[in-house]
Amino acid sequence: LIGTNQTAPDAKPESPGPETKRAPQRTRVFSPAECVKRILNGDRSALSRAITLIESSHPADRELAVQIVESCLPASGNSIRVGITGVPGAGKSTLIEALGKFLVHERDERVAVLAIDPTSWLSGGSILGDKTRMTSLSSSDRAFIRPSPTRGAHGGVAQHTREAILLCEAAGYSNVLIETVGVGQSEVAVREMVDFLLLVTIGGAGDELQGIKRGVMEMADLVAVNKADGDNVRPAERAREEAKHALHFLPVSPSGWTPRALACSARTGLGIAELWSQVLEHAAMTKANGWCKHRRREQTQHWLHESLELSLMELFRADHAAQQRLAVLEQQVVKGQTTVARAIRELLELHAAGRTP
Ligand SMILES: Nc1nc2c(ncn2[C@@H]2O[C@H](COP(=O)(O)OP(=O)(O)OP(=O)(O)O)[C@@H](O)[C@H]2O)c(=O)[nH]1
Ligand SMILES: [Mg+2]
Repeated sequence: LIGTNQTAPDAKPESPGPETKRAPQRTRVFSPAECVKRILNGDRSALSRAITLIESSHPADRELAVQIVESCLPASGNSIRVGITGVPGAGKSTLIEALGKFLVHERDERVAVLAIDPTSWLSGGSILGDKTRMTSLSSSDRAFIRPSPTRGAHGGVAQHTREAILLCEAAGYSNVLIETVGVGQSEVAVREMVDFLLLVTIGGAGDELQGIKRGVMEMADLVAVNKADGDNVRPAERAREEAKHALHFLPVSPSGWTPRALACSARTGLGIAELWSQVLEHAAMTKANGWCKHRRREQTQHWLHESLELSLMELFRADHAAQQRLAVLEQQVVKGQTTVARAIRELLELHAAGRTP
């Protein structure tokens, strides 16, 4: 039963809805079927709890999570999935809050905010959790905000986010925004699970300084030069011109979409409506030309393969005999006493033999 072993550390980011006030979350206990029913009814505390199960490393929790995600699958897929990346401090969280408020208040829509934090499981940090609670957005009952998994979540953090997206969609969130810090592989991870990638930059700092690599520019559907306010309006405009110029020289995207650049301010709201209209234009175009469907299929296929690799590694790591032998073979390989190929063959044979009844 869900709730028995939860300490509900996830309860904070969501605003306390009327239900949460009636009964404290951690005392409520319900079955996976009940949880699914609640999620489909848009119950944020059930959604939050299901995501906690997804992130859990406990096999019993994982099993419940599998059942819940499976049952929610038919109701998923109906959202615009947007990834937001950029260097630390570019204003991603602030921009997400501004966008979220725009969606909730101006467009009367529902928005879920998730995060992939490649560093959280190393540092114990949490990009959405610690720095900003998105206080203003989280007070809306049409918004669901989930910080990145905290320390202790098992490997494959991106896999949790994929499952969380499906659950948010089943809960009726028609827009899913995913924040990731633009370091290393995280943009690639987020690109593999969204329809639209927004790169947030700032003016006045060269691309080199911002660590923007050509590869990231190539992945972006839109470059938003943020903080275009106060003294920064001109530098932001210049940076927008530069980004536009750089985008112009990139190869044409197979989606048919031409990436664009705009200046915006998460603080004043400048460019927020325009930014979203670009997302909508992209969504309409890629729906009409079949790209969105094609891309999502590719992404799901990729997800399957990635998960398979992770699962195989987990099995291998849990194999005591193979691990012990690995330690020995490692030394032999290092000393040049055996080859990597021979060591691998032996390890795989040992692992396979251990799994044969
Ligand atoms: N002037 C101005 N400041 C902004 C704007 N957007 C964000 N900021 C400020 O920039 C700082 C960083 O903003 P965050 O939203 O936390 O940036 P982030 O990209 O999410 O940062 P990380 O999560 O650490 O990667 C904060 O002090 C914000 O108040 C903006 O449009 N204008
Ligand atoms: Mg942030």
